[in-house]
Amino acid sequence: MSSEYRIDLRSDTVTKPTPQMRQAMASAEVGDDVYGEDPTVNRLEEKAAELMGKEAGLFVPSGSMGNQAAILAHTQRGDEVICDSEAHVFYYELATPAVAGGVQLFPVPNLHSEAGPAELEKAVRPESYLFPKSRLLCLENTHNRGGGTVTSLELMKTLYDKAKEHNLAVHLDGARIFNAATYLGVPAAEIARYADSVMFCLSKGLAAPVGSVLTGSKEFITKARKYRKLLGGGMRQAGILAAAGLVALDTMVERLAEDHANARLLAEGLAELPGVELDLSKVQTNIVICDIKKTGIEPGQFLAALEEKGVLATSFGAHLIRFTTHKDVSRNDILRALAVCREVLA
Ligand code: TLP
Repeated sequence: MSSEYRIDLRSDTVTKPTPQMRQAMASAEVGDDVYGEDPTVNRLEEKAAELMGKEAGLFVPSGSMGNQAAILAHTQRGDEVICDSEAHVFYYELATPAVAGGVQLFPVPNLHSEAGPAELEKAVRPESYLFPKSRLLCLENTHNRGGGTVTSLELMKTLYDKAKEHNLAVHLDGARIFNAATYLGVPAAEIARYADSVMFCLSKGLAAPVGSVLTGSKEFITKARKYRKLLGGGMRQAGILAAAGLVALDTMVERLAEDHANARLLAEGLAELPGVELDLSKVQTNIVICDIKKTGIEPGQFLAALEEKGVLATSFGAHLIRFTTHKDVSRNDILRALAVCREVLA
């Protein structure tokens, strides 16, 4: 193996487009999407909506923009949005609801667990001149900081029904909804039915270079389209990107099971290393989070030592390290990465 060869497990966002994607991009039919005239974007939006069982779709440059356009479209200034305290919308999206919408997030612990419905119930504000208006529930499936864990259909339904009891809209950050659907063995629409709007990413496990799609009712997408423009996401001949997204949906969903098997192989190997702690029951999709505190090695040092030997992973706070599998790492790469982890910890 050349010393240049890197096994990049930092994220599934690092995937390179396939030759079929590049071909589709080169020959994509395009138009000005801000005028609604890009036929390839329109095709992608229709297809995405159909896959999620929704009326309409909106192509956006990133998952973050999809989530934030959704939050802005669901809320008004002074509203509150309930989400998990480890949710991407809260943890990694730069307080956009506050910055762009005058909207406050109310993060609650363990929203995607059995305790979730009770946490949601506690978080909903009573009608009062003292309180912000609880307007929206944001869910995340798979849950990234939870370890790529999948929220069951039963729990999705319970959370959705409870939100509706309180007249909340429900948005699903389904950045990795196809990983969740693969794990559950159901079409993605079965998960999406427990949300009014769903954002999913083309540029993670599905390997498209750029892009996500927000889906929902026609009325909601009309509103969200305006917020996409406000956030700077009105793209022009974006069919070049959408073309890769269409290929991603056609060719990359079925193979996600391979990434899940590789994550399991990696997790089982890591769990055997001295001082490495991880909960194998949480390794359900393509993400593996382990705690290296008991190895006595600092995370920064651990990551640097791995990198030196051609393996990249990422720090996930405290002593946590995240490894993410994807189409550009093979089973052999995983075995090699495990051997490197073993060497570094020896
Ligand atoms: N997540 C990235 C980082 O931002 C952490 C990653 O490497 O996993 N929702 C979820 C659940 C996500 O994991 C991400 C990206 C997003 C939204 C945002 O997508 P982008 O990066 O396209 O804005």
